Amino acid sequence: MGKVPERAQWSGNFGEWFHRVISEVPIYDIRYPVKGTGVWTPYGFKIRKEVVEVIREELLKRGHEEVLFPLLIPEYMLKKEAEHIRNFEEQVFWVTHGGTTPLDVKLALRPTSETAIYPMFQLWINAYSDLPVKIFQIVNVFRYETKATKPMIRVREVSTFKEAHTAHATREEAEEQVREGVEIYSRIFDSLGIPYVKSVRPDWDKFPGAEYSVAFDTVMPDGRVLQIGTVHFLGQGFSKAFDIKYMKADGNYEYVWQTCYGISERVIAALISVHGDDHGLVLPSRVAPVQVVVIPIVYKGREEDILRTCREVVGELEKAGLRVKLDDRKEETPGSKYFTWELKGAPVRVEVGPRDLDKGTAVLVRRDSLEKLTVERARLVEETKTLLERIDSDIKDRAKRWLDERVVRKESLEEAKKLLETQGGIVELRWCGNTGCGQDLETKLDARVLGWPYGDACSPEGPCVNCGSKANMIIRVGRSY
Ligand code: A5A
Ligand code: ZN
Repeated sequence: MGKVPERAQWSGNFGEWFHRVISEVPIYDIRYPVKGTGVWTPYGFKIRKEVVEVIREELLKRGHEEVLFPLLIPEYMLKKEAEHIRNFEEQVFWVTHGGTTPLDVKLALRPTSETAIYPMFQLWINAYSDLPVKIFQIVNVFRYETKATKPMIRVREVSTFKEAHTAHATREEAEEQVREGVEIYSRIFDSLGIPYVKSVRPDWDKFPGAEYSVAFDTVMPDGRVLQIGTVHFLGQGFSKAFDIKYMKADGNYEYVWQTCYGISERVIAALISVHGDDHGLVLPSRVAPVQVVVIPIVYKGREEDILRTCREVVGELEKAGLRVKLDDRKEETPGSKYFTWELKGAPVRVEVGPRDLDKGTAVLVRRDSLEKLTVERARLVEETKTLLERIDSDIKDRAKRWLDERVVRKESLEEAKKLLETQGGIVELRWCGNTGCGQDLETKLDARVLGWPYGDACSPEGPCVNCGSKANMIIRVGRSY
């Protein structure tokens, strides 16, 4: 299908670009006067809704059922699993009063819902036949983040938190569920065209209460790493703390084995960032609120004919199941409409002008490369659908290629540091596996150990790049959000 076209343009400072795009499209208004919160605008909400739908579909397809738990968690429940609360304690928002009356039991705003959900698992699960349980909810959670907050990326009210929670009879089944969770997330990111690497986080950075955590990381245009989703193997830590057990065939009881996995609006921040360019958003068609915008190129004396044709075009495209918008605003020039819809990231623009009427054609412009294509009016629907598919696959390939170039193997700390300081991204290094050495390496590189490759652990030849003892594995390192 030829080579993948480049971004129309990319320049300047990523942070400024991101702020400009989310506020000018607009997607997300950060002027709400509570730190770490934001407002989804109508257009932003539509993108969010499509992304949520992708997530929901993939989970439902794999036998997960949707539920809704309360936002408030009593203090004694939140504190049941020691490791969990030790790590979340500093991040919890508390409700302490009802009106002016102090509450007997303080209530936490959920920072995540293990401690809300698992007491109910304890009531629901009694027999082998009650297993497995696979549920999810899409809710807001609150975390009093102390690092600098960033719109959508690090917020204190996570407004789009999808969390799945599962319980199983055996360790093997739960580990199999981790693999399924990873596969589901891969499919979600694939359908959004977001490239990623999967790493098993080091012990010191796993989810509080988990045995191990698998994380999906992507690289943002400024070279910094963003964790866009995590799948955790919880073992029996929570089931023992919450007394969740089932009776086995021999009459003995066994604690269930658990997993959980989460994704947030960070995915939407990644979606915006990995595809966008100097003109604004570039959206994959699956989540674009407007997939095709039709713009009449009106010409004196032929206004009526052109508008009528445009309406016919809209009707045909809608009949084919596409989300279409006719931009027939009279007070705007075609040029200013192009500007608007490029900013908003509509994947395809259709232009119909007087020459098209005469020749029985229409012009298609693809948002990603801004290339123009003249097509026969009679084949417009077919050509548009083909073009949408091509754009989706091209922007996905382009983003993947960009990430691939930013996951680089290095042989020494000096080289790693130089790379992190110039292009950023992810560096792969030989490592001994020792926690002290890993943390020392983080300090020296001013970066985070992201973990080792999930599913393809390799034992490299040679010494650990930091301490010189025998290396046991390859680890990934990056400067992260
Ligand atoms: N219960 C498990 C699933 C959990 O809470 N895991 S987690 O803490 O890793 O969060 C899941 C995902 O939510 C993270 O991978 C990250 O992508 C996102 N996330 C976490 N804190 C966030 C914050 N303050 N703002 C935006 N996204 C956040
Ligand atoms: Zn070492």
